[in-house]
Amino acid sequence: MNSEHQLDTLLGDQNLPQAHRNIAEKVKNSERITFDEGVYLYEKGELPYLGILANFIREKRHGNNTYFNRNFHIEPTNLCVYDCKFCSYSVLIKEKAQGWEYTLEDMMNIVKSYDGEPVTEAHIVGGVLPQYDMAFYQSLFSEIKKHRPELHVKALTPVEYHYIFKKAKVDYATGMKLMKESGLESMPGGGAEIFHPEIREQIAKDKCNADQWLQIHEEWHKLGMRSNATMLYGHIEEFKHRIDHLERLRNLQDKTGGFQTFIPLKFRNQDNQMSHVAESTILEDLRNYAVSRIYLDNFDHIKAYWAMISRSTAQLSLNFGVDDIDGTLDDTTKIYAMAGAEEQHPAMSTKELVKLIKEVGRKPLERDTLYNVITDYENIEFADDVKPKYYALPVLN
Ligand code: V47
Ligand code: SF4
Repeated sequence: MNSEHQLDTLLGDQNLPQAHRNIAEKVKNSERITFDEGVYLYEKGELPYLGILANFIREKRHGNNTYFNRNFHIEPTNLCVYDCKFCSYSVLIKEKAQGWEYTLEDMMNIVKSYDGEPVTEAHIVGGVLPQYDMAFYQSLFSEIKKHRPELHVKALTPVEYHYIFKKAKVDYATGMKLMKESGLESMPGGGAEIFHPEIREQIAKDKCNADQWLQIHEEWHKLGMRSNATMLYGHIEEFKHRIDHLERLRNLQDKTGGFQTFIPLKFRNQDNQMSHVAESTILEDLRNYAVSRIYLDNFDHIKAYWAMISRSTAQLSLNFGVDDIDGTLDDTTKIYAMAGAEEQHPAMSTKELVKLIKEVGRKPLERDTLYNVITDYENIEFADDVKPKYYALPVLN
């Protein structure tokens, strides 16, 4: 049964509660749902109901298409001046011996180690330290572009930009323009956490606030550039805080259209200051993907980050609104492994990624960062003896 037929069958059920029906009708007619309806979905929406709605939207936008890319991560440091309670990096500043601080040369050596490999994106994000200032990142971006012009530089978040611009005494608009001129091509979605101050002040109080995060993305979008957005969920926030978060993103997207992808990030509780907080269930993770897909009617893509939710949940998520499962990861990101994710050395070959998508009846498409299709793998079979090629998935801020 296709997703449209499933939605019609749902609407044909005489026992469907009226509030469920009103939202389902809105989804069928591509109408936007309200804040209160969003909260209602989180409170009352059963998984199968949410799945039908989210999958209808997913398939209307993308059919069976499921995107991934080939990337690697550079995490300049795992030390940080901030003290986010959920972050397994932040505890390390007291125990510097366990930390790393890459030089520009170290990072260029990482980039060069991928020479000749078919990666299309370097995802750069890590802790915040004073020596990684604006001039440092300008040099890094321009060195990377000089070395490998076709490699897309997706780097840093408003957390770093707010910090380095303040230090350099430049405003956001000027700062982002200078970053673009140095070679920055897009911004990952990190650092968003939960925007609402009731929660943000408890878990991430000193870094950029919600308005600053949104302003930096807005300035970036004004330059004609694209970025992603995330939400760290499943800890001390309530459903209304999640919808507030989605509402702020939806509003900015109405204004700029610059966001490409929304990535819900499941809170993982190992080795951080919130280890006493239980993690969300897989059922809640799937409900959250679905509500995000339904609420963010102006976002093209919803991404599940397999390195943090496990491969099987990533597969399931493809029926709950998700159309992107990020990239091959070459064990280049540490933040989720350190926070207790199942994947302790996240790396998936293209062959494995394609298999994972095909196993659940979807169509694997390798994309570049801006969603141009590079290879359609639907009819490509990998020979058994092909040595798997790695590729990497990201993390941080
Ligand atoms: O902002 C930190 C999160 C984020 C934990 O744009 C944690 O393509 C869960 O933004 N449990 C960074 N999450 C990761 C990120 C990202 C990942 C993949 C793709 C993209 C993209 C962006 O990681 C941080 C923070 O919200 N994080 N600690 C933790 N214990
Ligand atoms: Fe630093 Fe980012 Fe960790 Fe917060 S989440 S402590 S800003 S690395």
